[in-house]
Amino acid sequence: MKVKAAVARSAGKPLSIETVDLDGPRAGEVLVEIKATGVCHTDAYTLSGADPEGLFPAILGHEGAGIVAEVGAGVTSVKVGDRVIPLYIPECRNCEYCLSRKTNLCQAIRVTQGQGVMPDGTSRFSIDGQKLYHYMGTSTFANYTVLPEIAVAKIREDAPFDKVCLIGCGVTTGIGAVINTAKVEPGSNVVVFGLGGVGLNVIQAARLVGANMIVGVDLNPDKREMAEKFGMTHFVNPREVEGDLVPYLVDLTKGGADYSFECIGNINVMRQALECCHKGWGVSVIVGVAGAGQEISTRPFQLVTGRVWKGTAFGGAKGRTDVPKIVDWYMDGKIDIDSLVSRVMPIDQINEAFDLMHKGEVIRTVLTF
Ligand code: NAD
Ligand code: DAO
Ligand code: ZN
Repeated sequence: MKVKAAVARSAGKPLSIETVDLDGPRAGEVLVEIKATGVCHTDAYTLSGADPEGLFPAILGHEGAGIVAEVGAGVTSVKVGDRVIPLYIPECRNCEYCLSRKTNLCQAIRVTQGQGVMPDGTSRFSIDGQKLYHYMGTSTFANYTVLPEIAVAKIREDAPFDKVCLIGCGVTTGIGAVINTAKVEPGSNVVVFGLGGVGLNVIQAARLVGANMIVGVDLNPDKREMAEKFGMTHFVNPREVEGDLVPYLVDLTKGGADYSFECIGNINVMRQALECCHKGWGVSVIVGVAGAGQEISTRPFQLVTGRVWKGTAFGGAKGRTDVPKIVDWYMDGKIDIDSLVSRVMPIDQINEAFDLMHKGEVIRTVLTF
């Protein structure tokens, strides 16, 4: 079939809206009509050429929502008409990783996903006979995409696409970092570095679990108002702190954070996030994705004296199991997603959406088809 897509022809170039060919779903696959997709920094990172694993030409996008339009042979967990959220971390429920119950990093299709192809080693997208690569196993910058059955979460029928698409990445990552990875307890003092789409979700989950202090740290003072709306109790702009930020935060939290979250992708901030944690028990979670080849450092004594350094991918969420629950939380009014959607625009304006993100003027732009 012919589909409309934003094609990343090569690194560093704007995306071009084109009509591309999409083959139908094969065994174990589903065709999904994408109704809405968020634009996230990871798409921009790959498009920039800085991602060493980036493949071109490709169809990017990983924060989408849509409707199942066709199913391949043997598909049993979803049917035509079901609303779904594509998953860049699948959940096969059968691999060593899924069965371990210790991780959400299902490895069932990891190799081919990284190679930009479907599990059978081929691409469903092409243009004038030339192969286009899939991206993160999702390729949501197209009005139709093909996904493995294990990489779609079935969600309720009344969920609005232009909001719940953000559950495909930023929302689940922030909320899951608090609930699944850190397991923040009521009464905890929490410090969140970076108040973008991910950090705001860390904040709202910290509020949800009954945290005491929720300290937000951001260089951009314009982020304060929204973060307070999500539950931040104290704002710190590092530029306004006299002296070192770490002792300032330790003092503010009366001994250090019980939990800290780095939601920027800056290795120097990752160190600050660890070192502002409470001696003896503070846990710091790395959520931000640093540039290729970068390394973190601290004095080992920070860990010897009880601080714990962890990381999280997609908030530790098992997509097919946890994503429908987060959709329910949104529909029940437990979490706010509406405020995260700064702009909604048609896919044709995708390059404008990237510009807005780079300027830091939006939390998320949602594109519709
Ligand atoms: P964002 O750009 O919207 O937010 C980042 C915020 O950090 C901005 O408000 C910015 O002003 C602030 N900031 C930048 N440098 C700072 C500094 N030195 N000190 C304090 N604040 C600073 O980004 P986002 O969409 O919220 O994503 C945050 C990070 O999370 C990115 O690195 C993204 O790639 C990553 N991410 C990780 C996962 C995962 O599964 N681990 C999933 C999604 C996103
Ligand atoms: O299993 O080896 C693996 C990799 C799984 C993907 C992890 C992605 C984490 C960060 C994604 C950035 C935001 C979209
Ligand atoms: Zn698995």
